[in-house]
Amino acid sequence: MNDFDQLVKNAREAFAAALTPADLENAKALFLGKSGRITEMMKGMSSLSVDEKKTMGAAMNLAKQAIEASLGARRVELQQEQLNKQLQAQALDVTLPGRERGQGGLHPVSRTLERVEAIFSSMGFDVAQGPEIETDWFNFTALNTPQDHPARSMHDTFYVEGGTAQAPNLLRTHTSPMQIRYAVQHVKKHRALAGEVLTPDGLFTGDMPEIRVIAPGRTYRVDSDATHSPMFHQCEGLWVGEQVSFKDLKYVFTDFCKTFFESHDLVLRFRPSFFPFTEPSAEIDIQFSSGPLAGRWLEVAGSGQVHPQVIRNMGLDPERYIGFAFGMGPDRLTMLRYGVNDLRLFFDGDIRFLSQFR
Ligand code: 2NM
Repeated sequence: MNDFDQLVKNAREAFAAALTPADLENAKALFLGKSGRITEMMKGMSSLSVDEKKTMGAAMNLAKQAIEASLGARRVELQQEQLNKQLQAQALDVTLPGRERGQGGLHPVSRTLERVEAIFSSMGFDVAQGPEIETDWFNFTALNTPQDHPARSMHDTFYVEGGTAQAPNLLRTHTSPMQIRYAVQHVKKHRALAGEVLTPDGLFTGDMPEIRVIAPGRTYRVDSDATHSPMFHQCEGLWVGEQVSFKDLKYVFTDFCKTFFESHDLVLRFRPSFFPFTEPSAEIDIQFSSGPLAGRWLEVAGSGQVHPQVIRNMGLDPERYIGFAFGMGPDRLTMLRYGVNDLRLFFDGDIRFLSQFR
C-alpha cells in the first residue's frame, strides 16, 4: 500500500469513528484543513522534479477526491442517523385513544334542587335564598322553638362568633329562617301598599297577596354517618293566605311527588307528628306500587299548619292569615331517585361517582 492509499484508509477510519457532525468536522480538519495531512504533503512536493510533481500531483488529487467523497458520504450518514433519532423521539402513536375534553356536569343534588325549584315555580312559588349564618331569633325563636329545645344544644348545632352570649349566631339548622325573612319582607311591602291596617297588638290584618315560597339550600347539624352529613340540603315550602288549608298541602305535595318521581304509581300518607313551628304536624310518606322501591313506605317530608305564633312572628294577624309549611331533604330525594345508598358519596367529591350523573 502506498502513502496515498494509506492516507485515504486513515481518513475513512477517522470519519467512520466520528459519531457527531462536530466530531466529523474535527476529523476533516486533520486531513483536508490548512495544516492537515494533504496540505503538508503538497508542501513536501516543492523539492521534486517536474515529472515527479506530475505523477505525485495526480495521485494526490485522486487521494484528495477519495477523502472528500468519504467525508460527504459520512456527513449524509450522520444526518440520516440524527433524523432517525429525532423521529423516534417524537414518535406519535396514532392508535392511542384521543384525549377527552373534560365534560363537566351538575352535581346530582343540584339536579334535584333544579327540578324541585322548577316544579314549585310552575305552581306559583317564589324561590328564596339567604344567609347560612343565622341569628338565634330567625333560626329558633321566631320558629317557636323554646329555649330548652334539644335542637338548641351544643351537641346538635354549630355555633359561630357573633350574636350575644345567651343567643350566639349559628350555622342554620334548617332553611325555615329564610321563610321568616321572606314573609317579613312580604308583609312589610304590603303594609306600605295597603296602608297600616293593624290589630291592637300591631299585626298586619289588611289585604295582601298570598305568600308562596320555597327556600332551598345548605343546612348544618352536628351529625355524621351513612345517612347524615354535617352539611346537608333542605328545601322548605310555605304557603300563607286566607283560605289555605291542609287539603291544599295535600294536593300540592301529591302533585309535586308525582312530577318529581315521574310516576302516577305512588300514594301519600300523612302521619301525625310534632314540630314546634306547626300545629297540627304530619310526616309525609310515599309508597310506590311498582319499581325497585314498590310497597315500602318512604318518609320524604315533614309538614304542618303554620303555628299561630309563627304567623305572628311574620308580622301577620293569625285570625286572618293561615297557611301550611313543609320541609324536605333534597339529598334523600336524590338517593331515592337514583338508588344511591350512602349519603356520603354526594360529598366525597369522587369524580368516578359524580361523572355517572353527567
Ligand atoms: C318542616 C316541617 C314542618 C316549616 C315551617 C316553616 C315556617 F317558616 F313556616 F315556620 N318553614 N318550614 C316546616 C314545617 C318545616 O321541616 C321538616
